[in-house]
Amino acid sequence: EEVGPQEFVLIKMEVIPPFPPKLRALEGRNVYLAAATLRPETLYGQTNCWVQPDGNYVAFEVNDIDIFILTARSARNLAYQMLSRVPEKPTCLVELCGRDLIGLQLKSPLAFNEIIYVLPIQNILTDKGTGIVTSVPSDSPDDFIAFQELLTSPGLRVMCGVKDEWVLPFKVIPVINVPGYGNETAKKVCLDLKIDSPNQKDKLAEAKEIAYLEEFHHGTMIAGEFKGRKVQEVKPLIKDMLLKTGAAVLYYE
Ligand code: A2H
Repeated sequence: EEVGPQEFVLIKMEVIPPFPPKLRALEGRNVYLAAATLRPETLYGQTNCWVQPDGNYVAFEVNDIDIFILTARSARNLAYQMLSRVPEKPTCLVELCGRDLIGLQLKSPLAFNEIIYVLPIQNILTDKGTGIVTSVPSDSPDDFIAFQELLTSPGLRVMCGVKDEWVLPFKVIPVINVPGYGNETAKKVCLDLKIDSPNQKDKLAEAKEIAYLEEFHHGTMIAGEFKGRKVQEVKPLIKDMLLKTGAAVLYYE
């Protein structure tokens, strides 16, 4: 299926101080969770960030100031893509586990929510992208189902160590309209396919495909500076804007 390297947009989700004990050594630096996305045009609707609670992460030096938190594998790839303090050598200051990141406050590019929280989900793979995923429940079926499950299950929140205030104040934010699907395509596709749990992997893969194609070919922006324009047309413009303002970098694997 793969015909060449996959290009991701890595967005810099800034960790808001004060840092918890595990991140104390990073004080004074600009620390970001680096999330890999294929859908930069959806970023207005971010409600949270996902990490794999049992996954291993590193605090990697991009340069003298900036630190990216991501998997060791993706840190190594970045170092070979000329994005490391020491060329071709990933220098890492702290080793972390997903659980250390849960509950961190982030300020993320383009997000209408000024602050979003890091939440755990088992479905995040540590061998793809950076192991950090930004969550846009309006447009991603995976994000919608996972977010909905945390929102509606107090027991699950307790079990995962997730505080109510990290989830309950957040609502799905419409970003893209698709004729026949409305303003929350992910929700509509999940309803159509009768998906109500993150464990329905095959159906979620199908939902992801449908939502992606529908939005790319028939979607119109209903939020942000490109409101009223076609998704297909603004996708490269939003990507360029993120790269030019330094809010994102490109990442290949
Ligand atoms: B996408 P593909 Cl709104 N584990 O970003 C699980 N999922 C991961 C991941 C990992 N380690 N790394 C990246 N991803 C997600 C936005 C989005 C995404 C929307 C809609 C669809 C969508 C917000 N989440 O993805 O297997 C990231 O989520 C479906 C196309 O290469 C990334 O883009 O397709 C996408 O999966 C890349 O996975």
